[in-house]
Amino acid sequence: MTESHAIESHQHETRRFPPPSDFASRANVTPELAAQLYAEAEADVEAFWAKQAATLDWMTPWTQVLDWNPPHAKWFVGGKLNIAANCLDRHLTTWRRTKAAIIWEGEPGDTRTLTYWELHREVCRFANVLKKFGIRAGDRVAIYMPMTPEIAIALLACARIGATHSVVFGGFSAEALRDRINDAGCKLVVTADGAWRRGTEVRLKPAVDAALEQAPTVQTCIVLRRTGAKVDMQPGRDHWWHEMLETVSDDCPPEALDAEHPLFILYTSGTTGKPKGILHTTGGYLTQVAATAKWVLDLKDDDVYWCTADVGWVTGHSYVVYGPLANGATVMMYEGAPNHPEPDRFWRIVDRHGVTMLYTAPTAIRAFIRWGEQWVLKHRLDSLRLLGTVGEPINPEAWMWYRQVVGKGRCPIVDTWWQTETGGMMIAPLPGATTTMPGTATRPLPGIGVEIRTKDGQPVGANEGGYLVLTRPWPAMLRTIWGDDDRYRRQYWSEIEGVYFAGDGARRDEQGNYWIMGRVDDVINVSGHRLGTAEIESALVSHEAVAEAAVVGRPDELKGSAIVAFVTLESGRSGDDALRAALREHVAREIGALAKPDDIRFTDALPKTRSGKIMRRLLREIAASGNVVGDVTTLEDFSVLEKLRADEA
Ligand code: 6R9
Repeated sequence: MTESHAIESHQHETRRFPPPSDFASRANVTPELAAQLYAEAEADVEAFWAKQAATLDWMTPWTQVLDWNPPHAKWFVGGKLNIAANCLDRHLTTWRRTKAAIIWEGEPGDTRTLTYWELHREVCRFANVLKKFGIRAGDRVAIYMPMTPEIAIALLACARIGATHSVVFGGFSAEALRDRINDAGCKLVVTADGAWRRGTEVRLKPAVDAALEQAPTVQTCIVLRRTGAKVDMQPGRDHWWHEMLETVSDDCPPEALDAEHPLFILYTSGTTGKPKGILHTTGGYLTQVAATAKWVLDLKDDDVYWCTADVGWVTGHSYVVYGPLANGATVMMYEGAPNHPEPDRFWRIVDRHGVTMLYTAPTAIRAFIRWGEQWVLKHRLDSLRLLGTVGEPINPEAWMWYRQVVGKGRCPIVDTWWQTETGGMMIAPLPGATTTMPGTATRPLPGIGVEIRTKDGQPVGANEGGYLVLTRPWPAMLRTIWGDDDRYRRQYWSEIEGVYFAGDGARRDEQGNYWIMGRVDDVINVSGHRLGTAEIESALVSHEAVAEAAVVGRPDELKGSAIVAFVTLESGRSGDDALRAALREHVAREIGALAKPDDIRFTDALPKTRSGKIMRRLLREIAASGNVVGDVTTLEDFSVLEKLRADEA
């Protein structure tokens, strides 16, 4: 691999955790089945995916498994199915009709449980409401809602009639909502008066009102009453959810939709430019999310499965709604903040509802560590049997903490690598079969082709860093960027010839485990050494005083880039020069002198996206010039930025 393209890895990890034998023997994927799945996928990958697709209910069988016309794929060509029927109707002919589909807890502590029967009925009724307002297959519907059961109902109602949903996270501004509505040309918006977050009301309807002033395609707005706040209802355009439900029947046969029918658009921000509308379709998407939920999350009928992601993110689409419900699982949903009224809210929920699986993000785990383990230890948590993470590289020390303090050393951890664009999990352990190590998502799932390449497309050797690419089409892959197929080709299929460019740096070890080093734009070039920020951050986080760290490069005449680390400390610790020196030494010991931060800045909080990813781009700008000029619409808490700027001045 050429010098300029190498990303060097300095992480050494030797802790290994084979699956506990009692877990392995009862897992959906036992070691024997895992070997068989991998062998089948290697022998004939199309036949392998066809076998997974065949576990769904199809209204018309497909005639061709894959039509691959790079970079465009069609899966299960000619087949027809309905996703809502697969997530709901087919369970009604079994004992699951009375099983809890959703157990929901609001932030104020109110709860609701919907059985599969009840959820099906609500979905049919809401689908009829959509039809009443003229929504037909192919029309786009924007969903801007709190985490209540109705957001799942809205998604499934769209899927039932073939309307393409575009969920916009409820924390986004009116402008962000307006741009997304206009880009997709939505005809209808589903929203709520507001939501509860940290004990206060986040108002949603006023943002919709502002957005709709400049959204000419929207004819109708349906408003769920959640907080009871007073809202302005525009006559003719705005209607209450509960009033509309009274006007329709609960009979709504599912549409037979083409396997390639557009199921949803979900906007994801690039580092530059306007957000990309990632388009996902029907048959391949459900095939992969249903299969991976079964294999990796090990969903069983007696589980209470909790993925803490908001439905506004892809994780919420694939692993709160579609994947688990296709498996007939019981899904836990929670409306509010993890630290309301106190930092043990998640653990209260686990004990209160007997949650068996927790799937959350590294950013949440680092927050729990910062709040202190006493909040976790107050609760039993003995119902838990499996833990998962997604969204960012997990620092090995955070992984160990999750395993010991939350999982009591008993629960396997599945670190799952995937993207909005991949639709479903791509690299992840099979918890009954794969030996895990802190910090690696382990191996590609059966049927998934992953390689590490140089920028010129050359393969690299074991433990050499490079660019993570996907070498063959997969069923849940994005089909295009809505309205901009050129950008789809450029962004994903032109960076490295012939393969999908994921935008992540990674290395593969001798055992075939993949270690994600972060986004490639998060790579720092120090004196000709390209270092992944994730490793330096993990080294910092492994120091007992550090809660969270974000590392960026600052242009430096001598070295190319200097390493600047923004660090938040464990509660009760204060940052001073002695600690700075200690942290620099610590990084030198963990990684090497080369990775020693030139500058360490202590801060109360790091700027994060609303989905919890650290916005290193902003920190880069602050490190370089003390100011931020780029787009900040995805920033969660603007005051963090103000503070960082003030510290700089
Ligand atoms: C599902 C989701 C995708 C980016 C991805 C990568 C990072 C996600 C990860 C991970 C290391 C993991 N990422 N999971 N990095 N280990 N287990 O998060 O989708 O919001 O589109 O983000 O997140 O950088 O490229 P999305």
